[in-house]
Amino acid sequence: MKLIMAVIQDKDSNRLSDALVKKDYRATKLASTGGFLKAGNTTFLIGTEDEKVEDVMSIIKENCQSREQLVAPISPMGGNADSYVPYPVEVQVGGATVFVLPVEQFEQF
Ligand code: 2BA
Repeated sequence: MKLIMAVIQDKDSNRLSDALVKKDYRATKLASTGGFLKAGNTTFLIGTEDEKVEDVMSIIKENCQSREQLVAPISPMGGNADSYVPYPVEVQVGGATVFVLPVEQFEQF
């Protein structure tokens, strides 16, 4: 068994959970925050059998799209102004950042 952890954008989360439910996959949605943008994103925990990992990956790929996002400048507040960028910068935020972990034990009581 594997645990798939997928960090995706909030905008895609309903579409992804609907697609997972439709194919009978169980998932848990966690509200998370990106360390870089400090903006909300969604983390899915999906526990599934090893042979179904590829199918789950393709569902994630189909339902999560990559987008450009603007990063607002943060003023240096007395700190080092050398690295300060006074205008918003565009970053490409991925459709999904996915980790696949082995599950040692799975129980439901
Ligand atoms: P954030 O940390 O808010 O990052 C949003 C986007 O900003 C990233 O998109 C990347 O394009 C850019 N970015 C992140 N750190 C950067 C840096 N130090 N310098 C320049 N640009 C940077 P993605 O790579 O698609 O990541 C989307 C979200 O997935 C991340 O949101 C974070 O919540 C999660 N994530 C990505 N890589 C991760 C990792 N190795 N471990 C845990 N979470 C990760």
